[in-house]
Amino acid sequence: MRVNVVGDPLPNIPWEERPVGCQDVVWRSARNPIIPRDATSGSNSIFNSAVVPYRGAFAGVFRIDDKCREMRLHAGRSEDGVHWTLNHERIEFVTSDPELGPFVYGYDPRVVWIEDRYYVTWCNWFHGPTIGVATTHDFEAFYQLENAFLPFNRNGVLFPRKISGRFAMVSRPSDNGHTPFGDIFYSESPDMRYWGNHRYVFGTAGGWQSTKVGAGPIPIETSEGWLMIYHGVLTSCNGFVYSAGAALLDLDKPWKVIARSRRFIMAPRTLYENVGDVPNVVFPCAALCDAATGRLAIYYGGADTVVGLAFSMVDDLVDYIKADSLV
Ligand code: BMA
Repeated sequence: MRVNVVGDPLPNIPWEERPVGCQDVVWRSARNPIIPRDATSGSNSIFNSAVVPYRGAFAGVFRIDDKCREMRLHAGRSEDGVHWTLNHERIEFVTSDPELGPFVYGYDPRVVWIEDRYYVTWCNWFHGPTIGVATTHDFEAFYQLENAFLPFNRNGVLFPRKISGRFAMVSRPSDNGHTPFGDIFYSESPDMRYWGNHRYVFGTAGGWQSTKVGAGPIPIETSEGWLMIYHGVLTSCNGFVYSAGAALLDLDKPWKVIARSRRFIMAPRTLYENVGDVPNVVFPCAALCDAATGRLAIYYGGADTVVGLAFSMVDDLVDYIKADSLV
């Protein structure tokens, strides 16, 4: 490996070799979509979801839009990261402060282990969309903390360790609708309650990322900087098109961009990405990385309908970003 990854060896993450003849930096699982829209009896669609290693296997928080088209979060477990058992009941967040509730909607979760517990962030209704935060140890009880920010905000993604002694998060200030703009900002907190030291990371650029950008999976710490996969949106004559790109951020000052892909790493092009409740969407929310090999398993939503799995190698992704960087 040319690039060193900081993290645990995870030899059991899902993995498929790059298909013979494939030139792409990211390739899709032959088993896609790994979670169909009707994997639970109550679901209209299951997509933009987050998974983590858990007790030698895997656990996650899944976006399930139900048959009333309400946006809910459900916990799930898997032995192999491909076949999932999803709870039919939604997560009921525990909070001692009634003013944090009621739960109205939750979507686009991310999950990360920091120090001694798992943290979940998601787009949470609080008089509009903002960043909800909760903790869990067992993916059974989830304890809700203060929302990180005021509305309107989405795509709150925590870093997997403290930076300069503080929790760190990127987020994307937005509006109350489908947000025709959006840049990525960085914030820090001493206690996961009060957030400040806000810094600008990056905004839109050309083509596939010309309307808005937002962080995707939890950033991966490497010897080349934080590897951050993100989504970028283009406005076509037929609506938004969601693709994915990647950037390298400074390890100590993550608002400083070392390199950023001019080309997408993945754009909607299969039937389950081009056709669904919202066509032309790939929306990554999680990535498992085997630090020993640099293998990456990326979980993403397809067309706001199903969960897909894709693969890459950290070395290849870093080379790809640096070979044609915007900065
Ligand atoms: C965004 C979010 C995502 C969704 C995307 C495409 O604003 O709502 O959950 O995947 O739009 O519809």
